[in-house]
Amino acid sequence: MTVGVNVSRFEGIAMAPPDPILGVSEAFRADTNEKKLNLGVGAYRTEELQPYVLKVVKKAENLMLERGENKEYLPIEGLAAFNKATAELLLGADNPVMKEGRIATVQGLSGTGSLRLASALIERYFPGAKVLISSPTWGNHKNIFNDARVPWSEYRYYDPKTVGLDFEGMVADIKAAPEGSFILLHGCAHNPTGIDPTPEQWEKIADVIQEKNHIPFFDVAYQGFASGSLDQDAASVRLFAARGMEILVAQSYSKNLGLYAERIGAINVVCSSADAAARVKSQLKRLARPMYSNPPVHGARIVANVVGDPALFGEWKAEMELMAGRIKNVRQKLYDSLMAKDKSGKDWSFILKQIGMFSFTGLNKAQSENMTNKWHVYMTKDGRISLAGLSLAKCEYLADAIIDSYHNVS
Ligand code: KET
Repeated sequence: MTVGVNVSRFEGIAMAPPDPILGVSEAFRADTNEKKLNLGVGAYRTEELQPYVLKVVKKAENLMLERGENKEYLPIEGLAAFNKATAELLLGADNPVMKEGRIATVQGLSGTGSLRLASALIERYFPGAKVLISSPTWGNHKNIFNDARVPWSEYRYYDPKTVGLDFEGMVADIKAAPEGSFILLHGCAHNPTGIDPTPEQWEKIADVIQEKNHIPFFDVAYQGFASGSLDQDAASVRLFAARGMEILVAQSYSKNLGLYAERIGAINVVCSSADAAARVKSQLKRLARPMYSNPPVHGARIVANVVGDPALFGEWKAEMELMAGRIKNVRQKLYDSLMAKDKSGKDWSFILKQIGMFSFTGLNKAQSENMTNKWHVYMTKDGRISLAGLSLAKCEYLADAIIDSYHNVS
């Protein structure tokens, strides 16, 4: 016997809009034009525009198979060897924070899941506290804080006039925030702008945050991808830690180890005492248990093997330099192509000043839509392009598309 339902009980649920970043990949897959180019999501491709599994990851996976490791549940806080490795990678193994046991590290569902867990901690233990995010920022930050019911507002970051950092505006807005706010900072390779503060500016940012008793909250999704060096890219976080500040840091291994689909990352809370860190960790576990119970093991073992083995660690660094280097090469070629082809005299040198996976082109929504509709170049509507999805062979085509969109669409 079947019971017919004439009117769906889900009638009141409206269609959700596509995700501004991951929705771009869906649209790309549906396009049959052979010229199509996916510069939407920040995912590394080879010069042949194919996804890339790092050699060092394959080696680590082979090791795991040989050892015949089991599939038992991990503890709620994740794999101990991973948690140790990830905190050391962030702060440096000899950092006093580690020796003093002042850090609570919990394995998370990559960067996003780690940010979400930290948001739940803020919502529960700092009710009413505000998170300040940069304008602009990675699109998902707002969703994460909205869903966690954590109030947020923006601080000035990008200055379209200089296509650079609005440092004065940034500092003024952080200063003006209610005392004890959480200040979300991109550890390196700011997404989407590709513009980072200088070391001197980081010092000043730390000064105001300390003055106002704010809590810095770092999102580190690109360690190694900005400069090619893991240590250099962690300098901002280490500068704050060296001042004895309490900090939150979400980490992701999606980009730097190419483990996108393994969902491996961590949330770290640096506290002023080992005792506080132990209590914070216990509460992070308590928040994680009803959300997803415990994290997946595969990516955690890969990271623990790679970071924990000096030979594999060395190989990883070399491969990362290779990836970062390929992006720098297409960045240069794109700039050269734009300068050679664009006779208007426009200065495109901002592209060379930006760092990391992305370039923030300055194209507006209509111009970005022209890139996709006319040229089959898929990108986010804020004008961001992922250079990790570009090849040297496609730079001239992309330059043509950008010049047409910039000059012929208002
Ligand atoms: N933080 C930032 C700044 C970031 O760009 C991403 C991903 C993440 C966190 C989360 O990544 P995860 O895979 O959860 O560790 N950004 C790319 C992919 C995405 O939007 O999910 C992107 O901007 O294209």
